[in-house]
Amino acid sequence: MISIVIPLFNEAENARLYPERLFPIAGPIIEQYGETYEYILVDDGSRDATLDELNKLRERQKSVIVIPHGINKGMGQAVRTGLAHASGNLIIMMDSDLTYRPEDITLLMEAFKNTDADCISASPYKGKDLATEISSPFRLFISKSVNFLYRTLLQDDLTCVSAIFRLYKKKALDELILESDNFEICAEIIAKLILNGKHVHEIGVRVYSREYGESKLNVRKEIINNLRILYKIFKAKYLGRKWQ
Ligand SMILES: Nc1nc2c(ncn2[C@@H]2O[C@H](COP(=O)(O)OP(=O)(O)OP(=O)(O)O)[C@@H](O)[C@H]2O)c(=O)[nH]1
Ligand SMILES: [Mg+2]
Repeated sequence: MISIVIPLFNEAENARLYPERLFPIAGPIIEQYGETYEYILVDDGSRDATLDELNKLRERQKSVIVIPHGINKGMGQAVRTGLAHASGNLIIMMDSDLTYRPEDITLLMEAFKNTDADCISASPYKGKDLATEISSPFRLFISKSVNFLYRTLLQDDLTCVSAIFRLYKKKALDELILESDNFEICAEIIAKLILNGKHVHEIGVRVYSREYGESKLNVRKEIINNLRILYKIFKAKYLGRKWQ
């Protein structure tokens, strides 16, 4: 079984689109590979109508499981909650705002079939013109710089550590003790997989700009949180400190 895990915070307009733009696409792709699936939708204390929308989705679609956090705990905690409730042996993690297109689950599945990697990770920087819709040049610059630091420290050729859009073997994740509360969870997961000697395979996937809702990214907070993860990688890789 494949668990599709999606963290949501104030994404009512996007959740409303799932019956049209997510469910008819993701499910059939997964079935083509002979797998069953479930959607684990984690509402992280949204202050808009996200939870109501998710409850409506659950009524229409048996494969939907809704997990409400009650209060806003952060994207990292929502991811951890989603993983704790996932029954699949494979996990597909997605952004709730459909900025990575459900159609591209095919790319994750195909790469997994060909490599049997522990993680297939999407990157808009691996390939030409995949990141053209990332709106601000400032954000692109920061993102590329942070990714450069990760690449250097991890001595790996990954071009993007921050994408949510990935496929994981659940048993590889189960070996990790995840601690991030916010967006840096994506970098934490991939760094820990690499430090544990797991096989991470990156593929180029186009990212689109958000059509509905607002960005929750706080660039300053992001930089600080990523520097903290980079420091932990440094200690683990070069000073032999345990970081699981
Ligand atoms: N559970 C939870 N999810 C969050 C939180 N903040 C953001 N998210 C989700 O994390 C994903 C990424 O957040 P976005 O705001 O889209 O950040 P981004 O992709 O960097 O920015 P844009 O797509 O350009 O707006 C989305 O699925 C959000 O709903 C949060 O506090 N809790
Ligand atoms: Mg987004």
